[in-house]
Amino acid sequence: WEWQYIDLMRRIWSEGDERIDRTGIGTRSIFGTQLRFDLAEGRVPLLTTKRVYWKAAAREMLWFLTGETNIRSLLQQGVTIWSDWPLAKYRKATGDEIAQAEFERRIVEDEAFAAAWGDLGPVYGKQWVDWPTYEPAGEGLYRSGPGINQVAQVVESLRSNPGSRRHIIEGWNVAELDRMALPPCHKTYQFHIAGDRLSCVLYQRSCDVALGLPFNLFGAALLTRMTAQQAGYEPGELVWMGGDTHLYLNHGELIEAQLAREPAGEPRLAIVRNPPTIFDYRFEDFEVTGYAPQGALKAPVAV
Ligand code: THF
Repeated sequence: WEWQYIDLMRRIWSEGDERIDRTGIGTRSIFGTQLRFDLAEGRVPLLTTKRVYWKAAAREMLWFLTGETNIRSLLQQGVTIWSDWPLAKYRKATGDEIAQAEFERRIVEDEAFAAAWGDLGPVYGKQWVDWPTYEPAGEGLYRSGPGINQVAQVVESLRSNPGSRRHIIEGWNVAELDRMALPPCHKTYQFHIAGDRLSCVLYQRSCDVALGLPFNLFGAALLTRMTAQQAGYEPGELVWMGGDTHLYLNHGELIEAQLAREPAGEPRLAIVRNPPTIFDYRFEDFEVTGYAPQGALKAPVAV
């Protein structure tokens, strides 16, 4: 399958429309893309043409499922992939050019500092498990109602109504986008059952192919595997669909190096425990075997 990723990368780099993006770095971009992976027999979309820190992607996915939106618990686990956005906000607001490591240390050690500066707003986790509702309270007034746990509802609907076309987890809460540090990129997950297999379509509106996509694919595969286990099905396919699918212009070295490599090996993902609910998975429940990637390829993330 990995050739699909490599071919996508090559096509964007050679044919993509070059433009200046929101971050000011510039991208080459194509619009409307698709990748498909078979998840049967433990297969997992984990790149072998560079080292992917799947452990960080797994911890990120578990963090979404907790409903948390503060980077503190990620940092407590050594995951730094979300630090750049709160850090940029802090530097801009205070004029303090604090180093990233120092900022991260303060978030971990100082709870009040974390509360003030570590929160990303109502991003993925919040919308997934506590989507806000409101109910009429007379005279054109509204009060907030109970939050909706979309993840729990999808697991339930997969069990009770497998043929439904509404097994959806949605991150794009239009009313709250302006309070998010970053509007969701992997915004819609839809599940589907055919026979004894559960498949997932992920729609990603904006995709950083070199840095983000390897994480997003592993995370989506993990979510699909957990969902299948909880609903009582075998894993089927992961279908990934991209809107603006791009490569940053400052990722050229990584891209040229990766395009010169060939996929080798078939890593597997096992889930070694069947917890009572989808919210009870722990990092130790996941085992990746047969992962012997080619060397890491580093590039700066666009903020
Ligand atoms: N913004 C941009 N520009 N790209 C993204 O991939 C992205 N995300 C999340 C939110 N905004 C984004 C953040 N996820 C890395 C990986 C995932 C991220 C952010 C950064 C990253 O730097 N990966 C490096 C180092 C990994 C590590 O040290 O743990 C890598 O080599 O893979 C996409 O969801």
